[in-house]
Amino acid sequence: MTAKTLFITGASSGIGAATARVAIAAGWNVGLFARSEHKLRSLSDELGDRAMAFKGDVTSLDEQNKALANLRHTFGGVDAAFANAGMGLENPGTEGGDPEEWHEMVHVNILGLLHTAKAAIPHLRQRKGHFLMTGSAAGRVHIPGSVYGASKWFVHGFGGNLAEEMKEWGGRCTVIAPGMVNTDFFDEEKPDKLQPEDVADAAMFALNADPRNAVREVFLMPND
Ligand code: NJP
Repeated sequence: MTAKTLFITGASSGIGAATARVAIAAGWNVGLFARSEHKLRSLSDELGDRAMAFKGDVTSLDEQNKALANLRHTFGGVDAAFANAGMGLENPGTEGGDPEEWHEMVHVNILGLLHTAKAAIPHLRQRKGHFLMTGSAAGRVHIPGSVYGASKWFVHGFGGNLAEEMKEWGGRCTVIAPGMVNTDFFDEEKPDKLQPEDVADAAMFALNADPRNAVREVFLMPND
């Protein structure tokens, strides 16, 4: 059987890099998209010929269109896309928040996700493919004043709507919603929390489900 191909944004570290490793081990081809060229190169060297690195910013629709076209040209098609790139805020809350930071975060967490979907759907439609996005435990509960959490509420709302749209042609859409994960998202190590591999496994669970089974959300929490 021909290997399937997965496009991952935010692939230079954390959840995205872990998903790339797990997907390669499961026989997929992967397209790695992020801004840090050095980290992407080192990961694609580690993963071998079935990985391609694309330096780009999720706020650019054009850069994602080009990466996806390149991926399809090399591997023959794109079966799945994981919109995982995202950022948090240094200044929490609304009263204490920094509008400049909100501006950047909304561009990455909301518009970046929309651009990934806009760029990927035409490819996925050809293969009755699968779109995944990284939501959050913070997108399922109310956290006092959290603007980051609200950006993840958008992910969950949009994920359900996109699932309904993709269903019209047999596509599937999944929101992966983790609690705290031990990644570069935080300045200090979180050994007792979820590890990025746990979240990668959740993504693979949704991708590997029988086509009759649209896994709409996987919600995972650290058990500490
Ligand atoms: O963090 P990290 P995670 N254009 O910092 C990329 C969500 N989440 O794996 O561009 C393109 O290791 C950045 O790459 P680079 C979180 O909201 C986390 O934890 O090279 N890429 C890097 O690869 C996010 O949506 C937790 O700097 C951009 C990646 O994003 C997702 O998980 C809990 C970019 C961030 O990797 C992955 O974060 C939760 C841009 N403009 C949800 N800006 C948690 N860690 O606890 C950033 O519920 N990236």
